[in-house]
Amino acid sequence: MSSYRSAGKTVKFKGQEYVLEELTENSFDKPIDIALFSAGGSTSEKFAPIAAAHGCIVVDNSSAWRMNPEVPLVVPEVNPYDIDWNRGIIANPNCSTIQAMVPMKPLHDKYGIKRVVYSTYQAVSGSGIKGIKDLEEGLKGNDIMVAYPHPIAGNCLPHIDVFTDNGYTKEEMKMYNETRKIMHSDVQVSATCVRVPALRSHSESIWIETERPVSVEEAREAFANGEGL
Ligand code: L14
Repeated sequence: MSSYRSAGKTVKFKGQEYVLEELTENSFDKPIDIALFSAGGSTSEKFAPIAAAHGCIVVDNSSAWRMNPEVPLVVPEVNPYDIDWNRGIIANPNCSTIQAMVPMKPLHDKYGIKRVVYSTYQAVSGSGIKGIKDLEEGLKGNDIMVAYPHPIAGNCLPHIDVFTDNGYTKEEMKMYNETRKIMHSDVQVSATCVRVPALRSHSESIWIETERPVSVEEAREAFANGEGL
């Protein structure tokens, strides 16, 4: 299903063409087992409860439901057991949190993580087509600023999403809150999220402090046995 704008267009999946239907309040009248939502917060806020009320399980990629106490926030390799208490909506974390949790899990299980400092290097694809355009045009010397408050070509911008009252950006606070929810722990977290002039693929560095001492060899061994690594 799609927005009004894309309705009628076709998409190919496993060699078959499908016509996009506009998402409406009646879309879930027919039986649908699982719906993957990735259309932004306001669409999820409105339509996920409608889908859930019709017995459909929603896996939501937006930030709308992640911190709702009635919604599990799940990374399959890390806390699959949280799926059990879902009431129709299951959230997945922010792109920078999700990829951090997978290597942190085996270290946490064995050595106990008590503090995390994240530094992210986030590609323009995270801002959608507007971000990609800003970079591509900027590389041609045309510094348009549609997606960002400054030219992204040749610059690193420590400003993703909006600034919050405490001085951290919303993106940084997502990493703080989501990490603690997924780990079921009051681990100390600080994040610095930076937009970099790369087209695709978010990267990050993760500095952690553990409860128990861990050597480089032991950390490597934990990673080697980690789920999904
Ligand atoms: O919270 O790189 O899902 O701008 C989606 C866009 C996270 C940041 C989310 C980006 C956001 C991402």
